[in-house]
Amino acid sequence: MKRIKLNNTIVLILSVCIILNLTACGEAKVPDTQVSEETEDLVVVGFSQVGAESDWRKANTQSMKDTFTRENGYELILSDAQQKQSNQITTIRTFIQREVDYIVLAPVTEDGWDTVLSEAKEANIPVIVVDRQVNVSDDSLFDCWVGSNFRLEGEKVGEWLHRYFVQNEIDEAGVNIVNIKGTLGASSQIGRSGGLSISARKYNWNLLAEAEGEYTQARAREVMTNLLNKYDNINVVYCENDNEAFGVIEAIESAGLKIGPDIADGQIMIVSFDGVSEQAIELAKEGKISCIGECNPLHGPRVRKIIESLEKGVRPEKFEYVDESIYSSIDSIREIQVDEKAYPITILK
Ligand code: GZL
Repeated sequence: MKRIKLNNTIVLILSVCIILNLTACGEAKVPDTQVSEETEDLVVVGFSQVGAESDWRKANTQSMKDTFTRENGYELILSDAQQKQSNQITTIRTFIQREVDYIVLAPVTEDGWDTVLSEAKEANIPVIVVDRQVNVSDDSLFDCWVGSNFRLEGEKVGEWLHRYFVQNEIDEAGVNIVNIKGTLGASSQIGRSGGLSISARKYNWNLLAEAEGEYTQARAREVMTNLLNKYDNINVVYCENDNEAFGVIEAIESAGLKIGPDIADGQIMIVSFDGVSEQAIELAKEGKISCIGECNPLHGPRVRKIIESLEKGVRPEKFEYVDESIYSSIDSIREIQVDEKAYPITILK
């Protein structure tokens, strides 16, 4: 189904159907946007989305829906994979059969895409990868990628922790950290866990334990409860997204323990990633989440810009990284450095 052309005949048939439907059942609502009289030439975008596991994901989906509208000249076909790669592969094959103009893929994990992306290439359908990355044998299997530098996100939060420990004269060698990982094999998990490992090695922290929180509140609450049953010396919980942090907070408070940055006084410090929901920002303002590494979900306009370039025959940069901040209500740390580059902290009041 290449470009959708709606000419007068189709408009007439559609209008008759709508009237019949209205007459038949009485309560059907005539769609707000009447099909325009003149011919429409819509760019058909098939979007394979990971799922709806987190606030970040929902904001990302909304950004795509808000961008790829008929008013903007697009027909968006959105598919939610329920966090299963097999569903994404099936969806991409459906997009190929329907001959969409572009395939946008938000891959749940990095590996396992060569075959289906080869089929898209065979069908001459451009593929834009968004958010997490794909690990393919041949970079020509996708046209562009736009997303976050997840390793940098992890290193920035790591440097923030180091700065905090130094400022508060905390012996870093004695700091026990547990990592609640995101979906294993996702670029965001690989990058954030990698950033933590780099900081832990550099500053001699003790990575006491790790568990997979799957980026969800429910799973994070479960694994954090198990960790609290096993360890009585956890100082910091490194959550790989805010929804995990919500579950970790529930687990710690259910155990009757205290959450906050004063680890010398026995509080358990929480750091996290995304900074998308008001709930997360409020918890950061309250000091329950000490630091949030921003992860920007608003990729709709960025993907549209790539498509508009490709429509004009202009090849955009293969990889486009999004600039991101760090949020904290602890105003004694105003900036951190990673690889000699300074990153200001957004202080939450
Ligand atoms: C990051 C994205 C991650 C978010 C989580 O770009 O892939 O997946 O950090 C989401 O909230 O589930």
